[in-house]
Amino acid sequence: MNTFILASNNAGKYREFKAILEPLGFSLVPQAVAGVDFEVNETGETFEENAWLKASTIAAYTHFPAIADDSGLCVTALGGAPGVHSARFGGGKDWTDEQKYRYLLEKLEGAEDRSAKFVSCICLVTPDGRTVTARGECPGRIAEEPAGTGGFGYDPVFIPEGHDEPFGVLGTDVKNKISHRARALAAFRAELERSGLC
Ligand code: ITT
Repeated sequence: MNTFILASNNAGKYREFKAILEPLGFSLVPQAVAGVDFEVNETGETFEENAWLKASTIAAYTHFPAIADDSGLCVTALGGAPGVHSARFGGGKDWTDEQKYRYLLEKLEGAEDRSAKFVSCICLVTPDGRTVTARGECPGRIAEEPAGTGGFGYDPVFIPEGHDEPFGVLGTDVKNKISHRARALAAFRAELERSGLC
């Protein structure tokens, strides 16, 4: 089982999944290419629940193994928000990434504690309902100002631990080694081997 449908409409996630999984011998088909013309309702309260909802819905619809990533940014001074609501932070899904990260910067004006972490939960579901899940986290802090154009989402304002610049400046090669998604995919690969599914 080396081909998965990627249960996502997020082009940034697709690029990162492809860059990390293809060299390992996996191929990915975006859900839109597989004929999925709807969005799965993310009604779960945790990253794990939402990743399973997306993967299981797409596996049932396409009859292919589907892999999903539910992810988000958890900011300490905001009590862990936006968390599972990161894609809908502020004005919702109609807002651009820039509007969302500028809203976050406004909310953190004057905050002393700017610590935060990115979380990614990955879930593979087969058409007969078997699942493999993994989680990865990337600790860091929120910058005072946005910088860079790399990546997507909150990357221009997230400075990973051990660095002085945000993912937006550090670029894809660095991000794909240390990000929440890279860590979740490394754990996922180990789980997949243990599961005997691959
Ligand atoms: P799919 O559900 O179709 O995969 P989505 O963008 O709605 O796409 P999520 O529900 O998992 O995905 O929301 C994750 C949001 O968290 C995403 O839209 C970004 O705003 C943010 N995010 C997640 N990973 C990120 C990363 O690596 N860099 C920057 N922002 C990220």
